Amino acid sequence: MTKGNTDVIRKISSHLKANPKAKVILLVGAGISTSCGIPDFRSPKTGLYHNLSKLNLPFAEAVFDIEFFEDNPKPFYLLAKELYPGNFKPSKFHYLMRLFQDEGRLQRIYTQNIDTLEREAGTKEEYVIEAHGSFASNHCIDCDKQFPMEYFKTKIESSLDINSKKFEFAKCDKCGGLVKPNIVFFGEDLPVKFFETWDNDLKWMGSAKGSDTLVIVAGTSLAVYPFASLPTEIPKKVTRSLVNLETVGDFKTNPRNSDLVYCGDIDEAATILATELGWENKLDKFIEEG
Ligand code: CNA
Repeated sequence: MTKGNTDVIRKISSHLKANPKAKVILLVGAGISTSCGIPDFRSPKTGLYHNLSKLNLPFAEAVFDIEFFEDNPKPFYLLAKELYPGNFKPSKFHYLMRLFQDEGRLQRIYTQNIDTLEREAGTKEEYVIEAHGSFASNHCIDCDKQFPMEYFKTKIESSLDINSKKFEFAKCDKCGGLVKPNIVFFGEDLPVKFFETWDNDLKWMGSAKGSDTLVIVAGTSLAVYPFASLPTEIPKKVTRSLVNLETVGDFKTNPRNSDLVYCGDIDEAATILATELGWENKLDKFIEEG
């Protein structure tokens, strides 16, 4: 486990204690779920892209490429089977985000993850923006007809092996097109709700006192756009923090004097922050009951 600079987490905690009205906006990615057993994309040796060689893809991102999926949905099915919600439990960091909600300190969570662990940890829908969608519903890639979660789920849970000749991919009952979960592939638009909510939160940050907000960017390489540009749009009066194994994105290319950067393990940071805020017993209880 990589230990970061504890002073940075203390500064985050001090900000929240000194400003009891302050609320947190979290911008998160795959690194908050690696301790749950879900590999991220880009970590060397353990990331999904490193492990995709068995799927014989022309390039790693092809598994989430809409044009590739149209020709060959099998690699996505294999991956979806592995990542499907229900197979994993939330991490300490997911429960810390839930605690921000319970303690009235959460403005929003913007997640790039498709594992739905924010909801699993008990964070209410109104607080969570799944920027890259989720497995919660499906649509036909040809006529856009919407289908419930079960439509794709039953295929994934089918006793038939995906390699079997009898296996049938989920198809639209109207036009016969392929049905896929509403997770955003490369080449697809992000949900309208993502843009609308971010615009509103930006307005809120712009109108509130700088000290009434804190942004925590966590567990993301900030490599996928447009999500990666969000930290650049945060008003200068608002403190940005990064909790990640490495310094990434705008924190690296355009650092601000006020940035708080913790380079270390996400759950370690969650433990320190919960302790500093006096929430450690509540966090432990969630983990025990989870
Ligand atoms: P990424 O590009 O794989 O980056 C992950 C980042 O997290 C890296 O910078 C790592 O250093 C960091 N990291 C990994 N483990 C830890 C840890 N324990 N503590 C602190 N930092 C850690 O993933 P991004 O989310 O930035 O990329 C966006 C993609 C990934 C989105 O489109 C997602 O849909 C996609 N994805 C999601 C999941 C999921 O739902 N859990 C899993 C894999 C990929």
